[in-house]
Order: sequence, then C-alpha cells, then structure tokens
Amino acid sequence: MSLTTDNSRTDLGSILPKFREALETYDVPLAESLFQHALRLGPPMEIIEALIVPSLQRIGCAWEDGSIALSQIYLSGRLCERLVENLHIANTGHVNEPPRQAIAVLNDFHLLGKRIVHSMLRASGIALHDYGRVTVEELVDRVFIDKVDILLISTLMLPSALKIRDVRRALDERGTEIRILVGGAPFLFDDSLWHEVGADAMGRNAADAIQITRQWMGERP
Ligand code: B12
Repeated sequence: MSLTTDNSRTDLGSILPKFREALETYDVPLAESLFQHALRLGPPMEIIEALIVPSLQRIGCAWEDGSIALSQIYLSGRLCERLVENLHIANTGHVNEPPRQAIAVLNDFHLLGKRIVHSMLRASGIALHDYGRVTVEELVDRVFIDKVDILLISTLMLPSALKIRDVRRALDERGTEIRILVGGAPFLFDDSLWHEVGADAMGRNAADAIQITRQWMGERP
C-alpha cells in the first residue's frame, strides 16, 4: 500500500487540517485517532512525512504570524514526538561492525526531525551512532573517536546551522576525511546555506537522507 493511489491521497488530504487543529488545540485523543486512521493509508514513514511534517511546519508559520502561542508549538511538538516514538520503527541495521555513520542535533532543542531521519535510516538497514544533542566540541570529539566518515547534522535554528562551519573547520584541522550531510528548517528556507556552512550536501527529508547516505557509503574506497 502506498500514498500513490488517488483514494489514499484524498483521505489524507481530509485528515490533514483536522490533525493540525487537533495539535493546535492539544486534543490528544483526536490527534491519536486521526494518526492511527492515517496509518492505514500508507507506510508509516510516508504518513509521517505527509501528515506530521507539514502540520508542524504550518504551526511554525502560525506562531511566526502571531496567530498561535509558543506553548502550542511546544505541546504539538511533544505530542508528535510521542506518536512517532510509539511506532517502534524496526531496526534492520547491521551492527556487527561499528558504524562509520553518525547523526546529531547541533546545539538546538529541536529533536523530532533527527529522530525521524534516524528511525528511517535504521529501518532501511543503515546503522548509525546517535549522538543526540551535542555542542561543536562534543561532536568533533565523538566523530574522531568513532572514526565516523559520514556525519548527518540536524539543526532548526539558524545560529545552530551557522555553527556547522566550526565543525567543518575543527574536523579539517584534525585531518579527518568526512562528508557532512545537513538538514532542517534553515536549509529549507535558504537553498545555498548548506554550501556556505561547509557541508557536502543537504537533504530536505528522511528519504533524501537515505538516498544520499547510501550513495556515499557506496563510494567509500
Ligand atoms: C516544534 C518546534 C519547536 C519545539 C521543539 C520540540 C522538539 N522536541 O523538537 C519547541 C517548542 C521546543 C521549540 C522551541 C523553539 N523554537 Co521552534 N519550532 C518548532 C517547529 C514548529 C516544528 C519543528 C519540527 O519538529 N518539525 C517537524 C520535524 C519532523 O521536521 P524537521 O525538524 O524540519 O525535520 C524534517 C526535515 O527538515 C528533514 N531533516 C531534519 N533534520 C535533518 C537532518 C538531515 C541530515 C537530513 C538529510 C534531513 C533532516 O527531515 C525531517 C523529516 O522530514 C518549527 C517550524 C519549522 N518550520 O520547522 C519551529 C522553529 C524551528 N522554531 C523556531 C524558534 C525561533 C524557536 C525558539 C527560539 C522559540 C523561542 N522564542 O523560544 C525555541 C528555541 C529552542 C532551541 N534553543 O532550540 C524557529 C527557528 C527560526 C530560525 N531561523 O532560527 C522555527 C523555524 C519557527 C519559525 N517559523 O520561526 N520549537
């Protein structure tokens, strides 16, 4: 089953505004039941990308234009985190050897995007270290110790995104050969930011993360 059928897209289109409203009003039972209903329309990861991601993005815009309060963003974010957590996405990654890939949130407290990207990579068979939320110094140390050569960084605040330059500089100074893939709101707002901060690529969503990581893993000497 996939969201490519007209029916499932129409159904999801009618769920989306109700789901967003349930988040804004923090109607937990309604949000949960709409999410469960949506899960019957396609694979969980497609539903997350088609329902949760745009809902939270719209809620972010509503906060920006002053029509909702920060507390509503906070509660919506927490509720979505819980919905995603409860899915218990299967880990099909092979962990016989320590992974040479890692993912982290740099500085800021927006963790949901990283969680989704991490879950999807694992579900598609790519094992990786999860460093959680780290500072530049912590990230550079861990990458060096784990001999990571593909680093995924998630940032949702512009100041955090700009800190990726410091990560790149510090890793270059240590002579570490590494490819950096970035993602999150600032990169969605500005198409050339990934390049300016010294990353090797940016991904718009978890599907991009899988495709680019796979490609880079295949290009290893
Ligand atoms: C929910 C939310 C919060 C929650 C976070 C809860 C949590 N535990 O995550 C809370 C309430 C804590 C919060 C706080 C703040 N927030 Co906020 N928040 C949001 C909001 C509405 C949604 C973020 C989200 O979870 N989206 C859903 C996830 C699934 O999407 P995502 O993270 O974008 O991830 C997807 C892609 O980007 C991509 N992706 C993400 N990471 C990666 C990594 C890689 C490698 C790849 C390939 C892809 C990838 O794949 C994911 C799946 O598709 C955004 C709005 C927006 N447009 O993003 C604002 C937003 C990010 N917040 C913002 C701000 C300003 C703040 C605060 C400063 C508010 C304040 N004044 O206190 C604080 C700062 C906290 C901090 N220091 O980090 C601004 C940032 C603006 C900027 N230019 O810096 C935004 C953009 C809102 C806005 N429009 O102004 N926020």
